[in-house]
Parts: sequence; structure tokens; C-alpha cells
Amino acid sequence: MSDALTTRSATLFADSARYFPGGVNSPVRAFRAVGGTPVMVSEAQGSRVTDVDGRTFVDYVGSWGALILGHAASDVVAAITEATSRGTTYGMPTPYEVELAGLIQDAFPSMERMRFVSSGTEAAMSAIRVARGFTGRSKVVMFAGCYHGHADLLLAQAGSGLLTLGLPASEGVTSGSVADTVVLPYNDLDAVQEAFGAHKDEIAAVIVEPVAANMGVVNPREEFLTGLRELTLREQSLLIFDEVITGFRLSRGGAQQRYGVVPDLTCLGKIAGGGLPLAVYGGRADAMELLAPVGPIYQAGTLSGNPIAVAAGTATLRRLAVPEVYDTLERLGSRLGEGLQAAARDCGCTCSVVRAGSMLTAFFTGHPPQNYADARGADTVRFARFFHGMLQRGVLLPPSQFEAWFVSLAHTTDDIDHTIEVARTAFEFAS
Ligand code: KE4
Repeated sequence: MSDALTTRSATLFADSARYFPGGVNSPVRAFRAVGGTPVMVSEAQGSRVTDVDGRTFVDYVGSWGALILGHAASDVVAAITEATSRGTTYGMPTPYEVELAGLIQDAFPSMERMRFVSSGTEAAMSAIRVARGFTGRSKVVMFAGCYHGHADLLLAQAGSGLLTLGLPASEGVTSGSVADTVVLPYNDLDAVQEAFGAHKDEIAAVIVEPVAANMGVVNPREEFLTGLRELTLREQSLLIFDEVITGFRLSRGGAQQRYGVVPDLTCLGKIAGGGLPLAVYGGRADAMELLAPVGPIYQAGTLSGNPIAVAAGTATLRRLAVPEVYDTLERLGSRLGEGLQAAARDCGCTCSVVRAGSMLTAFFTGHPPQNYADARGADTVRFARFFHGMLQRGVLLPPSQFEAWFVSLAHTTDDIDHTIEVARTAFEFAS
């Protein structure tokens, strides 16, 4: 394991645990899925993070996908600095939000109206509230293995039968909170069809990660997304694409551009805020105009549309408005994905690399997962050994088999080739 790497990290992490449960402000950072002491980051630049022990790593966490330009991108830092000199928050409308909204709507024309919030959780929970208010219905379909933040109604796991209502997936979430949540297998259109039959005229929305990334990267089967679109149109439910990860990642217009499927509502986050606390939900004007102060659906936020976060998002989206950037991301992503798969094959290691653009997951399983049950079959013990094999050699991966690696525009071909070489050794170590 990497404890030898983390002497000062270990000391500081022990200190952190005096304040924060598990020593972290978000569970996955605690390395519980891979063991060892977490990397305690002191700074980051470009494609690299540096820990408190002075160790530098090629970083594929990228703040969980937010930093598509890399760490401390100069134009983002300049925009934040300039915005801060004008004040940090006003609690009043600003022209800066209008400019960012224009950049977002140019990339996502389906977002006829939108609201800025401070997290992906807020975006998803608010989008569902709009869908419920717009349709007058209460039930929500989601998919096992997809994650839409930690709002109670979305911390649900599949009930006993496929069509039974959700069960709490967390202590503290009441059965009442998930009583209207139906959890189905990802990529299973028949199950969705049956759910609409079992809950006729009761389903307000279907929410989906159009390319799943929270069970590791799992691509939609052919016709899955178009099937969801057809079913929700026929049943007069709203289709919500949670593009908090895929938005501006898979293409400038996210998965809905890549797959040509237009949802009724979209959630964005991470990249849209340039790595600062900003997320977005929006879509059909006839639904979004039901929001206060225009209509009867309430949603609010003290720091919604915060000008510093807006500045970071604006600087980021301006950079992404240059079409060539997605050619670069595709080139780097495919080089990494193909190199990793070849390295695993050469080492005789059972590993399936699943990629979508500049994000990927190396599953320690024989076949690319199609859903959560498949993904859960991956060998997490061998992933943990692989993770530490990489960490010890200066490459930081997301510390879980069920997360995505993210390539940024700051990663170089040399970074990718170095990562592949290190992976050859780490695959051996994991075997
Ligand atoms: P936040 O509330 O964490 O800003 O966003 C929730 C969310 C919503 N939708 C999708 C598709 C997401 O991936 C997320 C959050 N992603 C995780 C990473 N898998 C955040 C990392 C963490 O929880 O620390």
C-alpha cells in the first residue's frame, strides 16, 4: 500500500479526522474502497496534483470531472481574480449570470430557461420538483448505479421486485422519502415499459445519466436513450438528463448532442462552474416558468449564480467553444483507453476498459458492464492493488472501481504514454 508515500499526509489526515467524519468532506475521498491513507493535496497545476509530502501525481480525478481545462487554468484563475476584485456575492441579479446563461443555452438549446444552483444535488432535486409540479404526478424513475446527488428521494435502491417502489439506500432516509422512487436496471427499456404500465399516469419523470459514470463508465445500449424519449413522450412524463458529468465533457452539447436525444430537463454542474460551486438545471420553458416568482414551484439559494463561480464557468465555457478542443480530448482519451486495454492484455490481466470521450473506467471484469449488477461483479480487490500500484508510481486515479477517470486539456501525450507504461507494472502488481 501507499502508506510510505503519505507520512505527512497520514499525520494531517489523522488531524482532519478530529473535525470531519472519516477525515473528509465527501466520503469517496477517504480511500475506504482502496485502503491506505488518502492523498492530502496541497496544490495543483495543469495535469498534476502535489500532496503535503511534496509528491506530485498525474491526476485523473480532476475534481471528479470538473477540471476539463486542468488545475489552475490561467484564464480561469484570471477571471476569478478579476471577478473577486468587484466583490464576491451580491444577492442580486448580475449581467455576468446572463452571459453564462447565453453560453450554456448556445451549447444546450433545449435549456430554454434555466436556474443556477450550487451543487449537482440541488440541480437534480429541483429538476424533479419542477417535473412533479408540471405533471401533477409524484413518481420518479431512476436507474440503479446512477447517482444524482444525495437528496433523500434519490438515495433509493431497487425494491424487492423490479416494479416495487424504492427502499432507502442510506440510514436517515425514510421509506416515505423514497416511496415514490422506482429504481430500474440501467439499459433495460422493457423494465421502463413495465414500470409505466404498473404506475400508469403516475410517473412525473425519468431521470438518467445518459452515459453513466457513477458505477464506472457504462455506455447506453443502442436505442436506450431514444427509447426513453419515446416512452416519456407517449406517457406524458418528463425526461431528465443528468449531465452533471457528461455536459461539456462528451461534447460541447453533452450526451444530448452526441446521441441526438433532446430531454425535457437537463442538469449540469462541474465543468459548467469551472470547478467552483455552480450547477444548473433547466429545459422546457413551459415547465421552468412554473418556478417562483413566476409560478407556484419554489426553489431558492443564497449563493445561486455566485459571481465568482459564474466567472470561472464563463472562462471555462469560452475555452470550450473552440471545436478543436473536443478533437484533442478524443485523441487523448482514445490513446489512454487503447493503451490501457493493450497493457492489460499484454499482462494477461482480466480488465475491460470502457470509454466515452475523455472519461473512462478500467473494470476488473471480463466484459464491459451493461448495468449496475454487471459493474458490481468487478474484482474490487484487484482494482485496489492496481490503484496503489499506480499511486506508488505517481499516477492518481479515482479511489474506487466505480468512478470515472477524467482526461483534461492539460494532459499531454507524454502524460498519457507515461500512464500506460506505469499501468503495465501496476497490472502485473494487481495480477
Ligand atoms: P454534487 O451535489 O456532488 O455537486 O453533484 C451530485 C451529482 C449529480 N449528478 C451526477 C451525474 C454526479 O456525478 C454527481 C456527483 N458526482 C460525484 C462523483 N461521482 C461527486 C464526487 C463526490 O461525491 O465526492
